[in-house]
Amino acid sequence: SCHAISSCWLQNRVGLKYVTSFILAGSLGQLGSGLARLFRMRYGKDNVFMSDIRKPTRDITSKGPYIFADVLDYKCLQKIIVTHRIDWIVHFSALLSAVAEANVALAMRVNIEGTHNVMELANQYGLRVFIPSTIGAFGPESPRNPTPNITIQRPKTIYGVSKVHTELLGEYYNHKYGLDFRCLRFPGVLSSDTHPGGGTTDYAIQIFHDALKEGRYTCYLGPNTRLPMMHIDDCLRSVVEFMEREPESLPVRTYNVAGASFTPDELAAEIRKTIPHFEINYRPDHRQAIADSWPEVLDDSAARNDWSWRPEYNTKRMASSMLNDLRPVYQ
Ligand code: AKB
Repeated sequence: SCHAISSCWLQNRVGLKYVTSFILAGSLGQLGSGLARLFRMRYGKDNVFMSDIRKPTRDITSKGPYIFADVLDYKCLQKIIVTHRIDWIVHFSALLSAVAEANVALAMRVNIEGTHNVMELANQYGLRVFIPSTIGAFGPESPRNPTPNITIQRPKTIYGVSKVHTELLGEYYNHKYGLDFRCLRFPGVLSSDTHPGGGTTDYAIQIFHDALKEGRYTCYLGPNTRLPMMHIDDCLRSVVEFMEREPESLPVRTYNVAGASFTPDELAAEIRKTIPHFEINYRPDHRQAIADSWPEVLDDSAARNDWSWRPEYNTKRMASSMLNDLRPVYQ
């Protein structure tokens, strides 16, 4: 059998039989289309199935297979896995922190029931599984600066509760059945070509759009709210590097990964280096309480030690990259 993804990929290239195929569930969110692009370059475009419950734009469908997959529909997922001989499932479908608080019942279905279906089918059909977790899986009782890989996790949002459940369930299946479950706890992710849907860290993206469009931004978090963030390129690279590791080389299955931490005030100062007249106002809302219960700085030393994780973007580079990418949109 074929273990590392990279060796499967090499085997494909030299024409051997074994092909690794991936399904990315919930791939029309912030992370999915970027990961699909990266995967298709590495593992072949026909081996990477994007999926979601929404109708995609034509540019997405033209670059490789796209199928309907509802993670709440066990049979639908089962059929896809069997028909397309899926080996790996990347499960992105989830309601993010702020939106989930406004719709707890739906969040429990998508974030918890959806994960049950994925986990059970993966186990039944011998798939490997990647599911992202989040800084939201920590809570006010966790050490906040820095937050270690293994520590107290008592989140106060349904999003956080569902992600702790995912982490523990995946580790349980790994321990009990040998399921190859892998999980990274991401901070807020900064992307210029995709939008997050209803998170607490979204301000760090919107601020760039408003800075370029209006020269001003009203922030729903206070000036000194420090949160861990990372650039999408680092985030997607962390997924690939982590998934390509031999399973035996991973002593734990859930890792913190981080880029850099900043406050809205510090990010505004960074933006002013390029847009000197940029103004920021503060009008904290319900998301402030969520942010106040999350880590300020994520300790990713376990990922650095165990699989050589290194971020490439600090705050300055994240800001300049966002401004450069978005400037043409507003010119
Ligand atoms: C959110 O703010 O909900 C997400 C996250 C940090 O998981 N971006």
